[in-house]
Amino acid sequence: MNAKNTDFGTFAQDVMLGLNSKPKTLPSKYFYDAKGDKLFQDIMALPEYYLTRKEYEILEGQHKEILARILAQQQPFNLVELGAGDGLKTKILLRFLIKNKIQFSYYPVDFSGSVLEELEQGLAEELPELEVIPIQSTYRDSLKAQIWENGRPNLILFLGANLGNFGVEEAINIVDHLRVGTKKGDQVLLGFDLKKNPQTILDAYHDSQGVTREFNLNLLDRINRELGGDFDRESFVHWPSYDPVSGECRSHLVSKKSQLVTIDALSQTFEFEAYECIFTEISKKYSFSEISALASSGGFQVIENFTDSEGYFSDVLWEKS
Ligand code: AVI
Repeated sequence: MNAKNTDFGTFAQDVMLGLNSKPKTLPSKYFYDAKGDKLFQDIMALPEYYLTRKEYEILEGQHKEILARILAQQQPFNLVELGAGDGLKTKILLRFLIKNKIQFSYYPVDFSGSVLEELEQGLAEELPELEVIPIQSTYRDSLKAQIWENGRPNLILFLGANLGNFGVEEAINIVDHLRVGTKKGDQVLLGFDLKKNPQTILDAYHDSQGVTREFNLNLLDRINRELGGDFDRESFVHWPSYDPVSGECRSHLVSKKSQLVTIDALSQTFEFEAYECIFTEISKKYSFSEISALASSGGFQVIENFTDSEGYFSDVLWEKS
């Protein structure tokens, strides 16, 4: 994930809307300011947070098989990455393609201009032969605009379990944007965190060092910093819960007492009852049948599930029928 250049008005509006909702909510996209980005880097290195390591293992061990189908077309193609971030995992694919002198162009899409600049600079140093065309945009807008479309086959990467941070309806909507943004024969590689022992999942969002707690509380700090809020972070508890039926891991901030919180930029005071919750994030875990249903909803066929040795995570290759 990566820092979003948040528009002050949009942030204020979303906070206003979320804290006036019942139950109260705050959108998880606001986790990612400079401090949140750093905390997320720390999360990825936590022993309990298996997701990043598992996906790395898949790409490291199976990148040839993942790329075999697009390479079998024996023509130049476009590699598009939605939510490129630091490109750490993607570099496994990029290095392999460059080493094997494959003709392709890389289109990293990210909302943050600074993230794209850093990525472009890093790639220019490490892989100077690589053609990089950065796109500063949201997932959905980039799929509407499809500036990469030039008749070549496209392989679209949507890695890192990012789709899991959307609720069911929204995930279907994003897959629908993928449908509109691709042509027959185009491929999509999506990262899904799989349903597994509920305790393993819960531990990943309730780590023993309290980094995920800090990440969640940073939302309140950010409101204090940017919107003149007076949240007392110590009076909120970080509380993730996992429902093995829906596969939804949901994070909350629970108010330990009845309290008032004023946000200057909104000219509003919000009332919290004791133990009232703010819902902050969904991280959905999928079964293979749910993944297949999602693929079908967008007119995609599942080509192969590339899974790590423990069956924790899967990068799933879809093709547009
Ligand atoms: C970015 N995203 C896939 C992470 C996840 O696992 O849902 C964000 C995260 N939230 C808490 N820990 C990590």
